Amino acid sequence: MAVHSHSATWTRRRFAQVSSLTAGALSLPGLSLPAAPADIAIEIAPYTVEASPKHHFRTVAYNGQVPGPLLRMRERQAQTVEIRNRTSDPEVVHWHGLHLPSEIDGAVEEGTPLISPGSSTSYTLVPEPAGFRWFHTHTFAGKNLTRAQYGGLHGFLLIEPRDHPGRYDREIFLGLHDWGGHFMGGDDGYMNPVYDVTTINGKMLGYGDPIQVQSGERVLMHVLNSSPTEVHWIALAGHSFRVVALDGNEVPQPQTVSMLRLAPAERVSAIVEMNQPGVWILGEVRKHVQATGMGVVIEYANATGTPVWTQPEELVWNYSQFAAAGHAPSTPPETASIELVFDSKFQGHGNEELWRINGQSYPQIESPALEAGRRYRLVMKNESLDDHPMHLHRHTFEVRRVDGSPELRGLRKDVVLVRSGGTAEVEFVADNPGKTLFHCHQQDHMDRGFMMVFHYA
Ligand SMILES: [Cu+2]
Repeated sequence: MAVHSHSATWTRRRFAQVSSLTAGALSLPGLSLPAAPADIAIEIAPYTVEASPKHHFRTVAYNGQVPGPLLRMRERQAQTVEIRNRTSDPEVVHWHGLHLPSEIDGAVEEGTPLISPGSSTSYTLVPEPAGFRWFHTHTFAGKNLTRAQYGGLHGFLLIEPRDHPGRYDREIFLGLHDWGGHFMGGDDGYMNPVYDVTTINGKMLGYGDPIQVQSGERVLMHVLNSSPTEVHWIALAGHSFRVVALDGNEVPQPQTVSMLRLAPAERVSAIVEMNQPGVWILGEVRKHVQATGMGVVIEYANATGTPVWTQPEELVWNYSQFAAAGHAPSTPPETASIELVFDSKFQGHGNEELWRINGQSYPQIESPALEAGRRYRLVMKNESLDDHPMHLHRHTFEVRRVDGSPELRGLRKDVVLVRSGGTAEVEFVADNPGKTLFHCHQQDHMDRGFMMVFHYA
């Protein structure tokens, strides 16, 4: 009978909801039931990252590891989450790429409460959409290069689709990060972080375990750039990447490329055919960055020798190649356009600049109203000297135009890099009422006002 075939799933979901909402009501006289453990338990506590025996960074981490634990969830299957803060600073966990209510999305600017030192919070979240997501802190760092995103407080989240395509043999998760360093004034007078060490999954090249592969394997690599501020370029010597998803969303036109470019907070999922037995380096394409540690050894079974790197001659990447082919219809006439111009303004002393959207900086900035159900196009123009990875919370957008490109279709993302002097246009449907943060994902830029909050009318 149909009832029986669904009962297991139903019971599990029902249990998750009941245990989180009405645990107290379940206790019976004379029988004390222990509180049901949450599906996901996250503890934030002090931790030391050992990038190499000579490079230690005192920071905080999720569950005593950097990156934090890999979480796997089923699309739309409710999860109970418990987060304990064992640090001396308030914390908040942002679920990046998910469509959650503002109260648990994980941004104070949207109204998510901070978790004070020594306390904990619990809630139920319904994970969607399916794809490669992540979770990370969303606090202020200022000039402290051990805080917030500088401290590497992040983890991978894979939301499994209901029907798994499975065109690969196994998955590998790779997180790129930058550590240490100091702020340095450039020729333009801006203060930028300059890092001492770069890592993949918390280790410098040569100090982590090699990734063991078998000849003939198809490996799905999920790459996350969790860098607080830096764009990274990644190649695997001897191999190419078949890019199948950007920011966890399948692309209309998978492409085979020789390298990946990831702006802060971006993800690329790519299939690598392991068909060149040997010992290879997967690493940052730019030599001076790879020299600070960003790389990992890929080792075929029974292969030996010094890891091989081949230096690409130029940096190549563009979003457009992954969009749908053919003539794209122009944007529907009922789409409302919101123009956003980015620039910066010096405060006048101490070389402190404020980042601005339409001449305003958070929190002294207008909060545009969205009408539920309506389609919007954000027309972004970057008049500053930096590139900016722009992130929209709680919604997925479609990249419709980058710089002078034709109209694009089917490229669903949650971060888009808007180049210095360039433009980007993205569209989304206002389908998730609540305060919605829109900001540059570079920690130093968001700390200096590069944020705005949309609200629903
Ligand atoms: Cu920025």
